[in-house]
Amino acid sequence: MAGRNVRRAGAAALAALSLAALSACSSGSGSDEGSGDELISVGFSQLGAESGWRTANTESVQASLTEEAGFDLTFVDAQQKQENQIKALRDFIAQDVDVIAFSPVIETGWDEVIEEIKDAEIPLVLVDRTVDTTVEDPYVTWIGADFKQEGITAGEWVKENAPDAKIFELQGTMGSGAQVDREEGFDSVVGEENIVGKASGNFTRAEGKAAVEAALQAYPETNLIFAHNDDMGLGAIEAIEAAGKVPGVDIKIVTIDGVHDGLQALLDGKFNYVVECNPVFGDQIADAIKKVYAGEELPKETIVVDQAFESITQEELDARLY
Ligand code: GZL
Repeated sequence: MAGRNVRRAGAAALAALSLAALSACSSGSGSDEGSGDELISVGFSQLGAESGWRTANTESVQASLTEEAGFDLTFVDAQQKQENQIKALRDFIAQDVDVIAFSPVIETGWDEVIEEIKDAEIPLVLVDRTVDTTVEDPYVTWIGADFKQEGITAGEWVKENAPDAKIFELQGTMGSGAQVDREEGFDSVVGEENIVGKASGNFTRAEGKAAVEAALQAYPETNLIFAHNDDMGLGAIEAIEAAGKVPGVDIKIVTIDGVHDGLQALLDGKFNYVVECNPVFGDQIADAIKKVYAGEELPKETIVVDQAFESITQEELDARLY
């Protein structure tokens, strides 16, 4: 560990000098691209491209971890398959990158590969989703949202505005930190007795639509849908309209994310409440990786700040980053 840490500290000093030199160049005659060995090599395993949230998060990561910002980024999309993420993580170990970052598609099944990352003495930064592992001190830091609070916030709106609702809960990817914690938070507020049924839409619009088509047959008394993300809520709108009912009126819809299409649905009266889960935190990830590489102390977790929307104007919607 000491060998690598010494190498890293030395490289960090060199990187800092190189970046200072680069910025000096850029202030005058245009910046020269840093040569590969002056950049922080980062292996990033993104879980997929399943939703508008994930797309916005990927765009933010790639806009922040650029060569001109001092990074050599290898970015791999796992198409929502854990085995693809494990393969990518092992490839990053083989490449001996300086830092590994990943957003785990589900919470469990990572012990072996996290041990391999620790044995390779490569610092691990957890992004967005959480892990449930027996490995001691598995990662340097985690940056993401408070999923349980998001579920509580959604539940509090329902309790206040639709206390007698017959709720169908549209769950995200089963076993993902976002699904587990949002469900725990929401159910703890509204009470299980008010939830007529649950099914997963795997955080995608198509699977959300299919789950709601089945739910409207199985639970015709449903008059409120809590969707763990906007994309599944947008699929629910399609299913509700296909059933000849009015989304937002006959069947209320409460969602989490706050992506553009979700807030457009709120503006159109088809969603009733949207809890934001901000995906635009690539700059915070970049800052954390630089500190990890330099051997600086970091908090074990950094919570990305959220808000919630009962309404929005077209002007406010058009002004948003995502
Ligand atoms: C939340 C993120 C979730 C989003 C979904 O931080 O992990 O995954 O809510 C996405 O849209 O699929």
